Amino acid sequence: MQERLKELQTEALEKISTAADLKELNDIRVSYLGKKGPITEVLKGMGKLSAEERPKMGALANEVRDSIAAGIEQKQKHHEEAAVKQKLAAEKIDVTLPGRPVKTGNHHPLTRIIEEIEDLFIGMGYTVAEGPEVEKDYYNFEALNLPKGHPARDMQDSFYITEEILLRTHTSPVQARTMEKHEGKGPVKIICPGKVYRRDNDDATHSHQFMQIEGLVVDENIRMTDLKGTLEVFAKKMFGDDREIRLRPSFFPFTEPSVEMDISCKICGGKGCSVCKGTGWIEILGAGMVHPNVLEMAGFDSKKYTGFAFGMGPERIAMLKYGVDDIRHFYTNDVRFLKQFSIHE
Ligand code: FA5
Repeated sequence: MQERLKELQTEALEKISTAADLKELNDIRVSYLGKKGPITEVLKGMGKLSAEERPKMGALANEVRDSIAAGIEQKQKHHEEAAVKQKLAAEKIDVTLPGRPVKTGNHHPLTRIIEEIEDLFIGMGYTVAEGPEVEKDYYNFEALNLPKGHPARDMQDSFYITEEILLRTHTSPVQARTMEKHEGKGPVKIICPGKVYRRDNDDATHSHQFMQIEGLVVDENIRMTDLKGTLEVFAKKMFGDDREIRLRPSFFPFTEPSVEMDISCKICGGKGCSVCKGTGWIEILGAGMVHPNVLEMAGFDSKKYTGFAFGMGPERIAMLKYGVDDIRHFYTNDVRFLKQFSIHE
């Protein structure tokens, strides 16, 4: 019996040493240490042994069992470590490889111009206001001294949704809305950037959808010279001291007196080209002193308060600043055009 146990021990340890994987080890465990295994089988014959030999044989059987179990455990550890090493090797990352370049986007040139203009006016104490693009006829026209049937409504061909609702044709309705919110109390000092829509035919300087930035100042003692000074500061900061500016008398029903401001054309240097339609000048904004009727309709006492307002076209400003010869470039989104304004390359 002793010999048989020793034999089984040698046989099992040999098998353990050559076991190729965890499954094979488990099979060895079941076959040698299981209830139906050869060791249990040998031990069944213990009854035939003398009382003296029995505990010795029992101790030997335990020793054999323990050595086989320890052998399996050791080999199992070895296989597990090898498996981890193999996995780590397979998943190894070469941290020295260069990363994939990330393509960075860019602000659209119009966004850049609008942010630049906003910063300039915020620096002069203005706040930024907003209003709806789908607007009531009342705010787009009536509150701006343009009652129904007024001939000057034709100056801004409109997209109507219903008889009372339209796509705003300018950002001036934000003037009326803001003044109304102030309930007759000044000062008001806002700029309002946003999209506007007109039934204009698209050409080099006209688009049916374009941007405007409205400005409005209402307070006691606001004069035409304040407007002129503000526009001059704006034009010099935006275009540089070398560009020429001119104010022309004009007409808007919501301002009196009214002016339009032109800047000398950058494309032709003032000689005349297709962009400036041969005049050497490009109109960039309309402005004037807020009409007393507009102040009164919005709840301001026109004897106490005066104000100025202006409305400019950022596309025209961007064209002049960057020398762009067609407004449609801003809306066709040709990446070759847009890339020229990249600050990353
Ligand atoms: C107005 O829209 C007035 N609301 C501006 C104003 C505000 C005057 C406050 C007085 C007081 P006008 O239609 O001229 O005015 O347009 C203003 C500017 O928008 C123009 O100077 C021009 O720069 C730009 N603009 C007008 N029509 C178009 C168009 N179809 N495409 C691109 N830009 C345009």
